[in-house]
This record gives sequence, C-alpha cells and structure tokens, in this order.
Amino acid sequence: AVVAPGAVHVPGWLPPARQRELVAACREWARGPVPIRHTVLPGGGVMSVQTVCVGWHWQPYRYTRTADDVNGRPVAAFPDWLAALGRAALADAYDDPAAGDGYSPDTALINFYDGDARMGMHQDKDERSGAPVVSLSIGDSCLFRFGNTEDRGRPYTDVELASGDLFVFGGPSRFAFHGVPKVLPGTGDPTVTGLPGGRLNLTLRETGLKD
Ligand code: MD3
Ligand code: FE
Repeated sequence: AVVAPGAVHVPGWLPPARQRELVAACREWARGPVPIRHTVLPGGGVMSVQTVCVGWHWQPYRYTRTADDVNGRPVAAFPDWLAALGRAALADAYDDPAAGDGYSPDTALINFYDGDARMGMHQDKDERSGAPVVSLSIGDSCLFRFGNTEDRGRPYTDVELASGDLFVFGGPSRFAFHGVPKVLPGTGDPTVTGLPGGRLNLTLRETGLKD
C-alpha cells in the first residue's frame, strides 16, 4: 500500500524463516561488541526503546564508527547479506526490479521495544544521503504514525505494523516526521519469530559518510 509518495507498506514481506534469521542476528548484535542499550539524549532524557547499531553507531545526533557513548568499541560490520536484503526490499516495494540498483546501506539501527516502549515523533536527519530508509518489523505489532514534513502534528496517518512487514521511505517521504505511539503486546507469535515478546525494528540506511 502506498501511504504517501515514496512511502510504501508491504505487509508480510519477510517469510517466517527470514524473521527467525533476523532475530538470531539481532540477538548476536545485541550482545556485542557494543551491547544494546537505552540511548541517552543530550538533554539527559533516556529513550524507552533499546538500540544497537551495525556499520555506523548512531548517537544523538551523529554517526560514529566507535560507540563513544557506550563502551568505546567499534560497532559490528555491516554484512553484505543485509545490503542485498535492502535492495530486494526496494525492488519489491517499488515494484521495479531496478529500484534497488545502487542502493548500498551502510548502517542499520536495530530497535527493541518492550510493551511500554514508545518513540516520539521525529525526523531522521543525521544522514547525508537522500537514499530511502528500509524498515523491517518483527514480533509484536505496533501503531506506527507517519506524519508530514512540516511538524510533529497533523496531518498524519496511523498504520499498524505487524511481524514481517516491510516499510520503505523514499523520495518526498524520506524526511517526514514519524513515531511509534504504542506497541500491542501479545500480538507476535514466538513460535514463528523466536522472539519471546516485544518488537524488533531494523532500519537500513545510507549515511552518506565515508570511512
Ligand atoms: C520515515 N524507528 O529508528 S521505523 C528510527 O519502528 C525509527 O523503530 C521506528 O523511527 C521503529 O528512526 C520507525 C520506520 C521509519 C524509520 C525511519 C524513517 C520511518 C521513517 C526515516 C524517514 C522517514
Ligand atoms: Fe526514525
């Protein structure tokens, strides 16, 4: 479903086996080299979501190679198979076999939401690239709020994101406000995902940075 120009929701894009593989990979990344943690914002606030990064480390509001705000270690490398998954996602979402050509995401932010976690309305502006963001959801469903490019308020569209769903944000939607006002606990199927509870979201991005 096209939610806005460049914003495409593909329910159930990840087959169960792929969901389990991604959960297993995220479980490893969550252990290290930089452990998953609640990001601390410059003003002292602590995010309710837990995040671990691959390729580049996001700290509000910049990307670094080492996790200076956690344990100082370099983050895990961005694997080729994850970039290939991102290219396949673009081809399918935009229904164009060439849509993924030249897409080379170099960072993934992996967010874990327990039943009480939320993400307020924000824009993702720390990348120096207008390339699309690829979002993959696994586990419990959530309410996802997709807004406008002007401010945090209306108009916005609420979409339920379930396990296996793909969402691509490109073109004019790349810099839209968005957030996760709530998770719907108990909606995921642990026998499918291998995730006992909570919600995982992976976003693949091009930072536009060079080593
Ligand atoms: C629209 N994550 O990590 S994914 C984030 O579900 C983030 O964890 C949410 O917002 C989550 O920054 C939403 C959907 C998403 C991600 C990035 C976007 C939508 C986007 C960037 C630009 C526009
Ligand atoms: Fe975001």
